[in-house]
Amino acid sequence: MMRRIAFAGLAAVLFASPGPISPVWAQEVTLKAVSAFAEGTQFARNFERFIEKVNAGGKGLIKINYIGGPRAVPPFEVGNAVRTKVVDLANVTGAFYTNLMPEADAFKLMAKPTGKYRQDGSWEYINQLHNQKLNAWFLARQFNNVPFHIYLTKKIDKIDLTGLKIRVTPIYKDVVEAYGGTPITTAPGEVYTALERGVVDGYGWPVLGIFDLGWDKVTKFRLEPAFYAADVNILINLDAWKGLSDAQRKLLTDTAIWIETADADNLPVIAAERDRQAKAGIQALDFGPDASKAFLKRAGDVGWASVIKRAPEAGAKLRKLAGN
Ligand code: 173
Repeated sequence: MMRRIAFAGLAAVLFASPGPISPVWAQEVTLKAVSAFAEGTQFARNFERFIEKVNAGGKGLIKINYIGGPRAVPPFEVGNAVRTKVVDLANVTGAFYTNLMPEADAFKLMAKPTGKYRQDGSWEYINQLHNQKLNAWFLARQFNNVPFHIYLTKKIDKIDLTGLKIRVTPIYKDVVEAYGGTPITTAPGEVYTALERGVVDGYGWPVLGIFDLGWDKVTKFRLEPAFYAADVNILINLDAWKGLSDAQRKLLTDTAIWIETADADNLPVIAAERDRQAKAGIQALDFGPDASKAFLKRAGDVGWASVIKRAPEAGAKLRKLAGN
């Protein structure tokens, strides 16, 4: 009897182990991951590349178990899911966790190439904020070249959103209000229906990605200029991070930096996307360089004012790091 139990126990260990018995097999850790953006779409794709690369290079070390997009965890709850370790790893924009970290609204106003923000103290401070407010470690900011636009179903003849209802997240709320529009907050998954039913007359979204969920079919105009810069971040729960070995952390950090630098590839992609929008019948509404300049100045002013109002100290520090 004793021997059978002992044998069963040994067999369980042997068959449950992912590979041959070696000093490393026992250390393989599984990390549960979610994305705030739908699987396979523009702002999930680089995260998915990150996962593939970690899994390919991490045999016996780390396995990321990708449980999926917003059907798994609603976008505005992803930050809290990381904080409470409902998930270990997440792909999410700061705009979706401003409830926990009002300062996160500043990331749209900070865009520096990887080589710079990792060296000038920006990454350290942003990481510190995530440690404190989100119980998370800041692995990567995946984009800094991808700006936003306001898209419309109705034509306007100057930059004025009076009388228009615009779908927003914290990214666009202050700008929409500054130009007289009525902001309506929704997750990305609700944008199509809101447009189709006329609940909104337009929406904020980056220059990339409107084809993913079919919004081109219900979009007529793209307001110029592009403004701010999208931040989509890879976060890992801080307890999960602390539980990793140096080799596991190195693999995640190296892969994070690799995916950050991949953002340089987006410049030609952005140019192609504007053409694709034009071919889909989406007309750019450009009111000239003076109007654009005034818009960008105002977008920056209202953006920073709003961050600094909600988080005076951190907001001021982030603005200094941003250098704008
Ligand atoms: O949902 C959004 O419009 C949003 O805030 C966002 C942020 C970064 C990338 C894509 C969308």
